[in-house]
Amino acid sequence: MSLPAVERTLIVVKPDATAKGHVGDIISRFEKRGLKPVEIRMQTVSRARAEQFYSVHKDKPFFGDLVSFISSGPSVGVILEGTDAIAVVRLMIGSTRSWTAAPGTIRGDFATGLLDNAIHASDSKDSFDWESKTYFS
Ligand code: FUP
Repeated sequence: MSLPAVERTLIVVKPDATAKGHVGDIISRFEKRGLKPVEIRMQTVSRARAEQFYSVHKDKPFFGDLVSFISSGPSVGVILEGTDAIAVVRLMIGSTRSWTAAPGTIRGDFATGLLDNAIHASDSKDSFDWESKTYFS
C-alpha cells in the first residue's frame, strides 16, 4: 500500500497563544511529527484581511467577534508540508471547543476558550488555498 499524498496545510497560532509565548512549542510539535514548515509569517492582521480570511463564517452570529479577536494582536501563520497534512494537523489541534479538547492536543494543552482556542488549521484543500492566499498576500 502506498502512503497518502504529501500535501500542504496552514496553521495560524492565534493571538492568545502568541501572547502567552507558545509559538515555539506549537511549531515544534509539528516538526516532531514530521511536518515541515515551508513558509512562516508573523503579523497583526488588519480587520479587512481577517474578514477575508474568515469569509466562510460571514453570516454566523460570531463573525464580528472572530474578526476582532484574530486581529487583536500578533499571530503566526505557518504553511506545513507532509503526508496527509490536512487531516494529521486537524487531529493534532483538537476540538474547536477547547475545554473539551483531548489532553495532548494543542487546544487541549494550550487553549482556554472558544475564540481564544490557540490555533487555526485549514480543514480542506479548498480552505488551505483560500486561507494561505489571504494570510500571506
Ligand atoms: P475550527 O475549524 O476548529 O477552528 O472551527 P470553526 O471553523 O467551526 O470555527 C472557527 C472559529 O470560530 C473557532 F475557532 C471559534 C469560533 N467559533 C465561535 O466563536 N462560536 C461558535 O459557535 C463556533 C466557532
